[in-house]
Amino acid sequence: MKLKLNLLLISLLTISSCNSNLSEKPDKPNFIIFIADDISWDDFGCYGNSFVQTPNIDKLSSEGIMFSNMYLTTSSCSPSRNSIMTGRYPHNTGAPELHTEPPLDMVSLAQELKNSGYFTVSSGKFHMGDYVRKGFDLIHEGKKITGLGGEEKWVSSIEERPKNKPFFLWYASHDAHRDWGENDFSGTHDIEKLTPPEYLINDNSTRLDLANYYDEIKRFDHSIGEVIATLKKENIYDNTFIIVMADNGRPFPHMLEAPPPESWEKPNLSSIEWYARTEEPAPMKAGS
Ligand SMILES: [Ca+2]
Repeated sequence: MKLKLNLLLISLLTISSCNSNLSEKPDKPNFIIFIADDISWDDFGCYGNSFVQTPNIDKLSSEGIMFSNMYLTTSSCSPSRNSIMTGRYPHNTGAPELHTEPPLDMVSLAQELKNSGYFTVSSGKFHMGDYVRKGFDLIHEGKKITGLGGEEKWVSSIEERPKNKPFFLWYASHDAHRDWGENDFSGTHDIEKLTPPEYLINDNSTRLDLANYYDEIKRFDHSIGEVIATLKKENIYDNTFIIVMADNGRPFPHMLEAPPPESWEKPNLSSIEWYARTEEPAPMKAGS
């Protein structure tokens, strides 16, 4: 994950620095990071889960690049998010524990992009630290404003953006964090057709718990689909990097901060990321 983040940060900063004299031109690539809350990599259709319904993410992955060997620095919410935002391991952000914050002078990806002329937005769950606030032109936070899933301002932020700037959107969903809430997709996963992972008890309460979890993942996927439709409508889809990932794994026994033994050899059990870029040839074969 660290290597991956470094590559991402280096790529973004290189693009920014190479074009520093073009900061007001909108032909610089846009970036959107969709970061889910507590979703494991194998809870998406494109990674082989035949039960969950994630058609928009699956389509993105089929057109872009799917990573099968990337890692988070830690399976814990705010330390993971701060790692992503700074490119540092948790022990080097000053905030290695849950609900701690890096120092106010910590450099963030958002700040670097803002300095390079990007319009920067954080919309949804925040949970990083005040150091990153100055890196965003606009912050939507709190469920009264962003909705139960944190996704209500995602489309309008694109529609109402300054058109003369490229943008960086940190779209952080509350899905699929516990407690499960009623949403437009509640009950759309049939518990009778669900088989829990082998390290969970296969009974009705576990299957119902998983189904509710999948309903929230479906809302996350639906919201991504709405953003993609907006990008296409605004004719900026081809100039936008889209990254889909999660901060840590599913909130079930043996997961999250306590991954099951089989994941020790495959720690990407708690991570997911891919990006789609359609303007230039991808560095890897699409769908790989
Ligand atoms: Ca989390």
